[in-house]
Amino acid sequence: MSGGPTLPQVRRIVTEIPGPKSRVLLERRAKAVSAGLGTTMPIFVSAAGGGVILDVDGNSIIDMGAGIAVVSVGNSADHVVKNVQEQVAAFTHTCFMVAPYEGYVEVCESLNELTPGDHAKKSALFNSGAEALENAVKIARAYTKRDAIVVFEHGYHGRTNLTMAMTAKSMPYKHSFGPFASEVYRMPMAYPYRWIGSSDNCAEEALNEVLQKIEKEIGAENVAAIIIEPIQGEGGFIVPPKGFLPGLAAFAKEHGIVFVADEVQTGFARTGDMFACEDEQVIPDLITTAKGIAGGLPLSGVTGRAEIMDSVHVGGLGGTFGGSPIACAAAIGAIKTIQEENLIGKARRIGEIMLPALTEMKRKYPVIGDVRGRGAMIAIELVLPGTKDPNPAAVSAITKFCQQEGVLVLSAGTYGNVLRFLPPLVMPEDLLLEALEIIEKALASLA
Ligand code: PLZ
Repeated sequence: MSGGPTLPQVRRIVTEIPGPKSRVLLERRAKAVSAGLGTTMPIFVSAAGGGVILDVDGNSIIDMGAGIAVVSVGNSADHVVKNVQEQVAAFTHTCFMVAPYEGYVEVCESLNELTPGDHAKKSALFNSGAEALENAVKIARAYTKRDAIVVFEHGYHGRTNLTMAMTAKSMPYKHSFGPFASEVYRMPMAYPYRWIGSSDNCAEEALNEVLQKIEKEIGAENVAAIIIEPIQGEGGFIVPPKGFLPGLAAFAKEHGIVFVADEVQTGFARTGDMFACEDEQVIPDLITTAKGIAGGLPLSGVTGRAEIMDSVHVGGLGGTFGGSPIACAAAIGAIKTIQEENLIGKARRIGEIMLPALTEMKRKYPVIGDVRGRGAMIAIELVLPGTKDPNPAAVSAITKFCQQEGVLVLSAGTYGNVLRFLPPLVMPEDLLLEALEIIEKALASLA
């Protein structure tokens, strides 16, 4: 079965979900695969492309998750497929540290060019988002010769030991997996919907609190890096109010702290800018990327000021597979697709469609406490009507309803009460509208 952009762009449910073939595979899975891995949607995939996922039973499902913000260019996008096929046929692996190849250099050149700021930049490539974050910490520590790392409540940075320490939420990411790495300090997050006091003062009050805590509890002179997602992803698409990120960046600059934007989820056109920190003209010292960079192949990067990136001793960075030639070929194809198909514009358009539609639903359905996000990174936070008490049960009910109707949606949030939408940026508009209709039906079904 071949997928890609030519796969029929329709929602079509031909069996119950999961269908009989998926059920057989689910049984095999249960016997063979560790129970430690969860499943959002109980289907098995046979092909995907554009805005749909086809399952082994012939159901065609609207994909509002893009593999957690990865296939922004769509599954099996033409340039990605062509570049990967050519690369696989030429050579599959030499290890960049052993015998280098052009694709790696070309991806670094693109990252240096596309990331915010016109200062001299350099990059290094890895396999996963977590690995990029680990390396950003290594680089910031080597450069500053300091230990402390500042992260934020509701933040998510990965599942390795150091990044578990940096990730806020215990269950399921950290529970029973400690002890965790030291010298990681978590600061309050500017979360307007849940700010104690007026959300109008959230940016200023949160910033004051964070800066005071850094000064008093860590000492600014001991901090190697402040690391933050410009819009928090797994934490529930928390958009910091204007001024918070620039304030942190200015404080970092003043105290010789490396300011790191974790753009693993927000990067590569997702929020309607190439990188989310462009929204407030914040120029990070380092930026971590992954997910949307390579059209579905595993690749991540750290990009930043040349003097910081070069402060590590020769041989201090690397890994067997980091910047695999196949993943680099895919990234070159994905970046070309983002530019040729104006996916920044498409992400903005997705936001322009979704935000008003969901805001209108908020008016009708008091279970929606907040609608937020930017571009194609949009979420609703669900509460018990009339309160701000988290309502994770409503998220489960809506997710199940949508699945039965052939729409894949993802949850998020520290309290598990956020429904998030991360469609491929190539999602056809009629499918997006159809997904919104199903979401509204699901909300109506709760009443
Ligand atoms: N930083 C901002 O969003 C990954 C995690 C899914 P990896 N988010 C999806 C899950 O449950 O494991 C993420 C992120 C931000 C870092 C990461 C980590 O990226 O490629 O999953 O390691």
